[in-house]
Amino acid sequence: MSELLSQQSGRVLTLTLNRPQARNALNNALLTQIAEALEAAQQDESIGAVVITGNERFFAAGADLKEMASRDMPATLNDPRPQLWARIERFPKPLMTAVNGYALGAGCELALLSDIIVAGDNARFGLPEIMLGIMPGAGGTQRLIRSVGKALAYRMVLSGEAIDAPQALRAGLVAEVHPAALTLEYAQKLAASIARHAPLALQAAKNALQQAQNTGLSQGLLQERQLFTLLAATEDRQEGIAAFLEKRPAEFKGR
Ligand code: CO8
Repeated sequence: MSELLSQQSGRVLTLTLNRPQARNALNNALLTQIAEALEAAQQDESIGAVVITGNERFFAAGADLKEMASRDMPATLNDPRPQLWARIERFPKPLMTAVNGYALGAGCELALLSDIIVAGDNARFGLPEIMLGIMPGAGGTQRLIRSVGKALAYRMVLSGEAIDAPQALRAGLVAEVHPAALTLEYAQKLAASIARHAPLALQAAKNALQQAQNTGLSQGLLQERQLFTLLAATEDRQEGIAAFLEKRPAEFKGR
């Protein structure tokens, strides 16, 4: 069976990590499949949002340590993983993660890279790399500190200790917490309601939010203004406003 299951319902594509024997560890093959699935979803107009999930007990236990064990410094320098992460990061549509159980190391980094994390009450987020004599290498230090702030980010990265779902909610790492059996359902419902909006407006809004994470305030404000202005040229903008004024649901076309 494939290590990445794919299922579309309405405008929502759900990708399920399926390497239970390795606790969904993200080896290069699985990361490649995720990148390819997202690139296909980007081209597919019938898909408005994507949810990546694991199973009820674990989301992903990190990079594949069996694969990493044999890599020395030259091999790490030529590692294809940074390119794979960059391909995942370039996905322009809303990308959510539904996290139950462990999201450790690269599993936590995949959740951090997603736009919205919906967590189960059994979720645990951690960057345990320090315990292995290494450090996070797929955006963990940079994204975690922007998400949860200095105190908790330093604590998590330097101690390697994981936090639980209530703590992740308090810290603003996750958007919602639900009973584990319902996590995916709630994530899919949220994804479906997001995917109903105008596709170009969603992409522009995501792009502007990414600028806020990646650049300073003045550059971000400039980008926001440019994206806002570009949307004025879309048919969906006319439709959205006309529908409101005519008291009817909007019919967006992605143009
Ligand atoms: N990689 C490979 N195999 C794994 C991993 C992993 N990360 N985690 C678990 N497995 C395997 C185990 O080796 C075991 O295999 P086997 O049956 O062949 O012995 C099987 O999964 C089951 O493991 P456990 O018996 O330990 O399962 P439990 O359910 O008891 O525990 C845990 C689950 C808590 C998730 C535990 O397995 C664990 O702590 N795993 C390691 C977590 C970890 O340290 N993750 C960080 C990895 S490092 C990383 O992600 C760095 C990213 C840097 C990226 C840089 C890119 C450029």
